[in-house]
Amino acid sequence: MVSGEQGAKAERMFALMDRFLKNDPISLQKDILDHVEYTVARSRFNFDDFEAYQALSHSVRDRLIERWHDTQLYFKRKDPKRVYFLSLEFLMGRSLSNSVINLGIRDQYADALGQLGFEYEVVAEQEGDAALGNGGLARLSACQMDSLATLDYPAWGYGLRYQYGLFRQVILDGFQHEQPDYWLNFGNPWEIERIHVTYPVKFYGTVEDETLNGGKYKVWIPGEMVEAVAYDNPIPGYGTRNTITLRLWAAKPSDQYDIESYNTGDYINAVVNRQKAETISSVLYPDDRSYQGKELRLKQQYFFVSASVQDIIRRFKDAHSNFDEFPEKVALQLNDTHPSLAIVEVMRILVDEEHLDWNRASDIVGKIFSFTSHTVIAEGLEKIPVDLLASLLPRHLQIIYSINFKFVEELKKKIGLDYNRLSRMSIIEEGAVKSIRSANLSIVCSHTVNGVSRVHLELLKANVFKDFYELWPEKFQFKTNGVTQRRWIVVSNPSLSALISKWLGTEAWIRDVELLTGLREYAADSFLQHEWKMVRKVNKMRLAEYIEAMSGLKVSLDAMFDVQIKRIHEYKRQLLNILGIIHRYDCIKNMEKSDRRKVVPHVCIIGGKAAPGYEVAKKIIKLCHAVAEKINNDSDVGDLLKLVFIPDYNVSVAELVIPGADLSQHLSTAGNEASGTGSMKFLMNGCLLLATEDGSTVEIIEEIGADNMFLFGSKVHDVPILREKGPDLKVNLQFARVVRMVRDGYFGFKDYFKSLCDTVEVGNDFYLLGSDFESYLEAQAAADKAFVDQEKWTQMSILSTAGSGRFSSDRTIQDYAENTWGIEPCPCPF
Ligand code: B1N
Repeated sequence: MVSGEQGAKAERMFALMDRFLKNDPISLQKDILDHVEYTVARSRFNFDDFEAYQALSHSVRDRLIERWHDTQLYFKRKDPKRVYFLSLEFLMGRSLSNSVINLGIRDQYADALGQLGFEYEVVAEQEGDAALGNGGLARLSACQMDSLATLDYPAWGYGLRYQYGLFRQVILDGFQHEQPDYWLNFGNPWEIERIHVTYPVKFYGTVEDETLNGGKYKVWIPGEMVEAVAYDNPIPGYGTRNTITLRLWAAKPSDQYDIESYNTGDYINAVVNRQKAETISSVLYPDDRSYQGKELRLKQQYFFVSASVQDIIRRFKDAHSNFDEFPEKVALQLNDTHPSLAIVEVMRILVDEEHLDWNRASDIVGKIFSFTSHTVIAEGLEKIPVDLLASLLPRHLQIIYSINFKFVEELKKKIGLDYNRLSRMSIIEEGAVKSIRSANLSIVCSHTVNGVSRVHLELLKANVFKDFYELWPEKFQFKTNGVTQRRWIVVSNPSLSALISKWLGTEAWIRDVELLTGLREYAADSFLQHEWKMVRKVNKMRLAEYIEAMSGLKVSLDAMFDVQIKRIHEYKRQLLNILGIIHRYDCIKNMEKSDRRKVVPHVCIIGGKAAPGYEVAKKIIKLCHAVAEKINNDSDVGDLLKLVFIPDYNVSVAELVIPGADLSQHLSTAGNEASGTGSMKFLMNGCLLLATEDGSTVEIIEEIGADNMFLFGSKVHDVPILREKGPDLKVNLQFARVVRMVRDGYFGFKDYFKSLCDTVEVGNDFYLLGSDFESYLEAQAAADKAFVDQEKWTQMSILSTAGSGRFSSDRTIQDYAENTWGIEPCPCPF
């Protein structure tokens, strides 16, 4: 109820507000200059591109905040069921261009800047990437946030505000070196610090019994307390006022606790110790396939999960008093098992703090959680050593034991005393190191388990989650990953975007991407083909300029730009690509000079980071440089073949490289890539794919048609058989020859590359490079042949974009919303 005095105050404030910031050129210019002067504290007569970026982004931020406030207020009023997306990683990249496009004011800003003597593109380039994640999983989270906002879903993202993002890759003499990414150095206009939104997060200590009003409860007396502070990142939707929140938590020392330590007299040490709290959110772990059982990682996981769960329960309790309504208002999505302790934290709060009885709490938990797996191999599944958990989160360990006890008792009733199966399905793994199996915990306590592509789900059902699938077949579903066309076409490829809109006669595809299929009918139209080629050429030019600026290498625009960019992993087989390049080089060298005219020139581009401790991956990077050194300086070869390694691959590099690629390679050994999302971005940009039938590629084939792609290699079901056969395999002579060249030191560093060569020797070739080599070369040859016929190639390129609609994260998110979370759009009115 608003009192008379409050009402009058509100009236006065309302009158003072110039309601809604204006977007005409003069208002925008004034706004930018005001921020130059008052926010950046530079003279409005003298500021550089970076300062212009700072001022511009603050001006955009103001507009975001308006919409964000309105959306949050509206959600609060409507109180719809919300989804909370928990992820340890978000790879947001840059925010400026994405924001102005989603707000629909890019051109206005470009004009305003132009009037002030600045070029929009140059200013936008000043922004650094927010790289709070490793690769596909983290970028997927970012794309999904964009779709959640655009589709008006009442959603929150929750994660960790690392001070150091994914390391920067620096190449010295062809070797990868890691440098810290202290990304907050120059401030971050895209976040809003909420100093009053904080929660205490407890660690260590003991659990005691307490009797209260005749009930017996557990009380956790912590040994350490850390404060979680919220940083809100507004995420604007496209073509809607809705702007949702990505809330990232930073760790700060807690004031509630330490009083004792200050009384010991050692003030300096007490302060220094206190400051250590901040290490929890200091650095992102740079591995994306192996768990390590490290205490800091576990602390990070619990820290962000505990703060998020407390926040979610607080929001619920603001409007409701009966926890039976919780599942009607809350859906919690676990992005892989990294946030799986959220399950235990909800149980702990409901039982220990809200004093619900166990069965009621467990019933609620079973209705709110859903879990998406991104893993294919058993070795990739997270395990938490019991000893570690016992010391760090003693109460949580007890709760897990109780969950497991009840689960195993139920299970025995269903499957009898099959001890092998019982022990495989148990949440606790007995072994040399007794551990908690995070995946088992997540499956047992979630109502739905999703895979990230159809093949991935098949693999989960057949292998790592087989026992669970047999028990609860209805729990298992898949939602094929998707990427957002806003960032991956509109932001990164504005000229293609304009061309698409022109031919479709509408911009509606930016929200409704299935409309891209409308391009199919013009795929053979020579006018479209001509314009399409021009756009692609300009993008290639941009990429060529970047390559030259970075490496000094001049590349020919007539060559096929043949790209493989992604994390470096043995299973992703960058080595297969490099060996293929060596083969190509060898062929050119051994050819009659007159035959060289027939060779399709290639600019091979490879980029990606290797996890700092992953030796084989680092050797692959070095090999790429060693081969490039040889080829690029060989006058016999000239423009027929160039190899470039693009250092420090990240989201903004991808935005530049993808639109300029003719061909992109996705070479994972079948059965190893859960989905793969890079291919979808290339597809949207009209790049042709050379790929194995793995992960989401299988579904891409259905949309694009195998004729419009270059497929090769063993299929998912062949791989185990081939591995079994192993040493009996007939050695492919061409393969043996190129490996031998590396082994013999043709590219130098003979001793260093020896162990790398060993990984692909017969009998040791786990990722089957040898057995797939022949078919790989055939696919390469097919791509070359197609490239010669530019008309045909352009048609295939148009058809690739036209068929990419199914791979939008809009489709994925809508499917999750309807079939997993049970939420509905809640569009904020103007
Ligand atoms: O998730 C992507 C998929 O498209 C990729 O195929 C898959 O490899 C990737 C531990 C991971 N799986 N697991 C991770 C990331 C970070 C980490 O600390 C594991 N990333 C994937 C999106 O579904």
